[in-house]
Amino acid sequence: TKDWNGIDQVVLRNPRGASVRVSLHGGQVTSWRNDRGEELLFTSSKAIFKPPKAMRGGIPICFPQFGNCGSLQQHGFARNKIWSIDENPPPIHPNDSLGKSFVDLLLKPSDDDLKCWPHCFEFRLRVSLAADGKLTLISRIRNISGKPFHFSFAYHTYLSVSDISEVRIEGLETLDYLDNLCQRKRFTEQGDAITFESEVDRVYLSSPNVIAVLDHERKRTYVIRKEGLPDVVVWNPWEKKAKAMLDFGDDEYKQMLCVDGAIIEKPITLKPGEEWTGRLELGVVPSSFCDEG
Ligand code: TA6
Repeated sequence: TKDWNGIDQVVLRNPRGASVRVSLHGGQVTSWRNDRGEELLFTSSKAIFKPPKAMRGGIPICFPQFGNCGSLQQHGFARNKIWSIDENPPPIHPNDSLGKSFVDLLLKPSDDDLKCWPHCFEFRLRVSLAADGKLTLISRIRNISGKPFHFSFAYHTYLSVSDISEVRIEGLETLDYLDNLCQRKRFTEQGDAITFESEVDRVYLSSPNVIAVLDHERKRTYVIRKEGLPDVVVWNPWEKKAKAMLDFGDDEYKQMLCVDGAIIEKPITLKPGEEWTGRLELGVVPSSFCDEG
């Protein structure tokens, strides 16, 4: 199908009726629905569909730079480029396709890209939807230039939640984090689940590979499993920042939370011919909340 600008979008479906949409613009997952057709990712009602800017929501790919800690535009250029369908991807681990519907996308730098980031790479992204509705993104980035390069990376994942003040994250307790709201200074998280009462913009470091995001009101838990992605970005703009963003509704901060599998603190260095893989799996399970006393 075509997306907002007549750019191709691939729709994946599974036998139970779950679906995923991926736009060739940015290799961006723009929708992930369960078998009841409920949208699990947040997309702003004010999203601006105007390439090359990434649409506000879904899962923009931040590469080769996360944030603005470097010479490139915020979050790098991968999310602003047109990707192609990769007709003959190199073999991938069999259980990454068994019983799944998937699409393989490819991004290679244009001459323009090489002007702002002079490193030749092949970025292969496999997006797959499993029979049980889990969404998996596998990024394989290979250095095909003659010299090493380094990069940081994030799956900028906008989760849809019912009410941010009823959401908590389990799995990041006691970790160190860099706080974007305090000049990226390092702090240590306290010992219980993270809850939200104001703007949060943090990079949790050396995190476990399974993180749970509990949405109390909808009695559902997002289970995030990751490999090759040691850091987790947690972002909610809250009211003031939300009002300042053109492509974000004033009150929409209440219905979203970014929890991004990432590699930021220690960027990856690839030697010529080397390849890095970053794998993210998103699932949703009903959570019977035992209300804490
Ligand atoms: O998630 C962390 C962050 O860097 C925030 O500081 C905020 O800028 C967010 O990403 C969104 O960035 P974007 O360029 O998509 O508006």
